[in-house]
Amino acid sequence: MADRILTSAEVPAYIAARATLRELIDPTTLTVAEVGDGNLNLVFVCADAAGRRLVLKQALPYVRLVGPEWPMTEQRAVREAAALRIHGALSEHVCGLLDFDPEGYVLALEDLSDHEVFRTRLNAGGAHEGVAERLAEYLADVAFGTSVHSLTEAEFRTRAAAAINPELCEITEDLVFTEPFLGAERNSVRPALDAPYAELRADRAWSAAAMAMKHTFLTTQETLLHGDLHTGSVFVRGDARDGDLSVRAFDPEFACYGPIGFDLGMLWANLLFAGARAAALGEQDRAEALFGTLATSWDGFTARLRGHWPGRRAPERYPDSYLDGRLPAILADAFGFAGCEAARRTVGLAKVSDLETLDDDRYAVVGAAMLRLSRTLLVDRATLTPARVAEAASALVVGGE
Ligand code: SR1
Ligand code: MG
Repeated sequence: MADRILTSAEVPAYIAARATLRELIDPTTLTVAEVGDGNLNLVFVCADAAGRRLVLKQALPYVRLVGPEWPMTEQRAVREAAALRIHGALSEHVCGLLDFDPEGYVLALEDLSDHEVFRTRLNAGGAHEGVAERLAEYLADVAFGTSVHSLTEAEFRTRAAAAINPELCEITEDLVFTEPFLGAERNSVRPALDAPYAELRADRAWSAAAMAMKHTFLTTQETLLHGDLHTGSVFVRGDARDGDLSVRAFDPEFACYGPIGFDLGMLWANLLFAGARAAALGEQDRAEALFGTLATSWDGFTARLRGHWPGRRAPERYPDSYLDGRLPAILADAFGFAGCEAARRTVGLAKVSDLETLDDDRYAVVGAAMLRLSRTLLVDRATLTPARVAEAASALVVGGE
């Protein structure tokens, strides 16, 4: 366990005692604000009198969302630091890691206070153009760069073993793959969704498909995943239409080796929530555009991966036809994972503000739509296309105002 759980008042002394941090910011003129609003950690934004800034993030020994009665390993900070380093070396769309204290489980991160959380922007109706596509580039760069197609087999296995993250993966296995489908005390279902949820719970094809996705998540080691790439794990600044968009993924504490389609699927489900919200608010064009990001990000992902492909190791063992054959399977996985995320963010423990902040009537429309979309994504995953998902999403929510 860390020697101490930091408070805002203790942060200056903590920084003063750590040489790397003293170089980056003046502890004697520091202002500190604790801004953590996620489910797990403490987050301190620090600024000195000269305007230098950084963020400290400390893993608590428990799940903040629930409290000390749900203990959680602080080793997740070690996995997060490693993922930030590895992903940051492969992509510009990753929050910078400035320092890591493995005894205190404290990460020092680039300050992105001039950015905003993508979900917050989406909920406020702000610009989304280009964000999903940049994230798809990030995922393709990581999918290639941490895979056996760019690492030796020995390095690949060593990296996969080093990234093992059983405690956090268990949260994902329980919350994303098991509880929404098989039932759990931690679920909460508003009365407005009782009927559509009961219909799904009786549908064995839906829950069997989710269990198949859980099995894929547990048994596939292809790439170093972010592990929790929802729209609340992405900072954005600026607007692609003005040429000044900045996109940075953060918070990869759920990182582990897993199936390539997982991060794409998590992201897509959250974009579908944002689109469904827009539709319910009567913003049909915006909804269609958000639904359309599944296609544009998939195209961007495949183009980027194909761009890396000529540089693969051992091309004689992996001909071009190998990638052609893998992509449809990655796409089907991504839809399946999106189906799990769509359900769990509607009825599971950890929900999304896109849905939760709607008024009751709109909540009922969007919640039911996301549950039905979950079924389509899971059960039909092998035959879907991004365009068909967009059509299905539109049919479920457009006109739902
Ligand atoms: C107890 S943690 C709940 C959720 O928050 C994280 O961001 C992950 O999405 C996790 O499933
Ligand atoms: Mg998080």
